[in-house]
Amino acid sequence: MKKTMILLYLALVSWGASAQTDHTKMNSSKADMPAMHTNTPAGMKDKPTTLPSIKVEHSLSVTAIIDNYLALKDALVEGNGKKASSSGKMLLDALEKFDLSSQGASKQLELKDILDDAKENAEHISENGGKMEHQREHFEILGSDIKDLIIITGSDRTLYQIYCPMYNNKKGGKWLSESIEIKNPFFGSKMLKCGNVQQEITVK
Ligand SMILES: [Cu+2]
Repeated sequence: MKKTMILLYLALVSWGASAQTDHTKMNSSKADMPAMHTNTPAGMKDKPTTLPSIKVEHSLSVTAIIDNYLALKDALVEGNGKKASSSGKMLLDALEKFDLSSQGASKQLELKDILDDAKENAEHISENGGKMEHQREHFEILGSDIKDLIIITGSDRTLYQIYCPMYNNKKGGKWLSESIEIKNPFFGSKMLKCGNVQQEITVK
């Protein structure tokens, strides 16, 4: 019992200490926001050396899906809701054309779930050209769908998962990019450089 109390006390003390650290960080980030959130300063093209990496099979089956996802991302970086809407529509078409039967039988059920979710998100994006914040909400979920998809199907190119800690009232949000250069699709020019590269998805 006594031991439990001591452990509990230690846990509380260390929790207090880390909460304190976070608080300090938050204050300083307010004073110097752009710099704090730039992990790849302009001109620095080197990858972080400790970047976690996953390897997927090589596959051309998702080329159109990735192309249109990236076009959608770029439209949101630009802050162009209309362009995002048309990219969303093209992404929806690409998702609908994906040939499930080309994939192994054991993968089809899971793939269907992922594709259905991705289609729903792409559809909302295509239908909400005038509501970019709504498009961005669906785009955030879409990033997970596309990542789940290529882990199963494979990819035709290297992609990077980038994380923005500021998105959604600091709950954070992720997207996929063909480059480690940070161009934030959740904030566009408001916070273009906010984000850090979390993971590399490379082709075997
Ligand atoms: Cu919606």
